[in-house]
Amino acid sequence: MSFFKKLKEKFVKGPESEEEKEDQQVHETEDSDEQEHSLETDHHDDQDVAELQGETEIPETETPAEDREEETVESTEDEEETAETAVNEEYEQDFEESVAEDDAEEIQEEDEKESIASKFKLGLAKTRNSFSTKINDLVARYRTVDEDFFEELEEVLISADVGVTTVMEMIEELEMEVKRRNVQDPQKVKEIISEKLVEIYYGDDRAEEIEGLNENPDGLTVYLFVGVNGVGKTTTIGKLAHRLKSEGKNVTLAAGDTFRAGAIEQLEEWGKRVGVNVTKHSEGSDPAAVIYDGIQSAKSKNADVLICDTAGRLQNKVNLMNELSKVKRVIEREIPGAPHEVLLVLDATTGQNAMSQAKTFSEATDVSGIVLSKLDGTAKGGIVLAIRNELDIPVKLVGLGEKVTDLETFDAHAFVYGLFADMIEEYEEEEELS
Ligand SMILES: Nc1nc2c(ncn2[C@@H]2O[C@H](COP(=O)(O)OP(=O)(O)O)[C@@H](O)[C@H]2O)c(=O)[nH]1
Ligand SMILES: [Mg+2]
Repeated sequence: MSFFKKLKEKFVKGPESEEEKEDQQVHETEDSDEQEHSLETDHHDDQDVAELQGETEIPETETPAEDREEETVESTEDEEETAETAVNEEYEQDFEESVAEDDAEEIQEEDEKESIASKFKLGLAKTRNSFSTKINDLVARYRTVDEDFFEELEEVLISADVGVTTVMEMIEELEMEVKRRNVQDPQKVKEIISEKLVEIYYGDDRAEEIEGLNENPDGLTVYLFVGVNGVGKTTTIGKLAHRLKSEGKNVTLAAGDTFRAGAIEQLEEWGKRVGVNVTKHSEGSDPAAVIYDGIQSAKSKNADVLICDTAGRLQNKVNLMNELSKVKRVIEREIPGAPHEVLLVLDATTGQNAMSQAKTFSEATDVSGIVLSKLDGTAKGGIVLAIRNELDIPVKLVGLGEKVTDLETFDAHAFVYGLFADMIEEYEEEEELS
């Protein structure tokens, strides 16, 4: 079966009624408004990048997170409420319509299918626009697939932050595949590119082995979040808490970033919003002590999951290492086998900087997975492949926006669907014509 067709079957809902189509259009308009809204906050990125390089420390009173919150806290809440009401209404409608349990299950499956697809599609809009424009332009300029074509393709991939080593591997495999299938038409190469991107992402691992979060089968699951300031740790913790809670889990948080001004309050705010308990000490106190208390509180409340926030001071690697290993020691001692994930949050908009942070943090602690935040804010989403391939750490979660629901489990197929959505739709039309 053609790979585009496979992706379509996996992610695109079956034939829709006119009513549903209209519905979807309304949602898409709302969504694009939100996107513009989040673009407005892009100017903070420069500041973030400076900090990430470890050269400057942002004055504590003017952290990007706080800034942004002051500007947009009300509108964000409004948007969320509207979005949530819309989602609820949709579900309620679905339930009314379903008669048998089987139907309900099927509807839910279809909804999930569509929601993953549309989230990746929306979150990767910037990357897709830039990437597919370049690919389409390239394909239009060549009559045959030759060496020059591959050379230009190489540049396109590198410009999407795919990473030189990965691009080289990719081009080599593409050349072989094109020869093997005797492909002459550049148009046909698009599909092979999408297929190879998925293959390269997984490498020798199976999807089940590297996707999804590890859990404690009997007892408290502990997730430790690490990463430099401003990458999105606290936001991701809030989103993840929301998701786990809506799966019926009893979630609790520990405010281990005692260093940055306002960090404790920010996590508390998320706790209130999501409706989960937060363990905190005062600013400047020992993070390991907060996390110790968090574990005791989680145990006493019979919680299923404890998520720990930490400060990301990169200025001094020895300090960072000491702090993280102390925190980890406490967790390991209290819960055998924990932490079940050490998640390094990286900001996708910082490109190669994210790669160097990943190297530093891997040296300081055993990172088990990456959370790539702000994928919606970059046109260079190829960084996912570079991270996975060049660091050999799986991307577990991706942040696709600032709303509480904008967190997805990374799925290489959905990612590639998000990148090629327009082409997959085009392909469908061509197929129908012939
Ligand atoms: N567009 C977008 N913004 C995000 C995402 N994740 C986090 N942010 C924003 O990044 C900024 C810093 O996040 P924060 O959680 O405070 O970072 P921390 O210092 O690592 O805890 C905030 O303004 C967040 O709203 C995302 O996936 N997409
Ligand atoms: Mg934080």
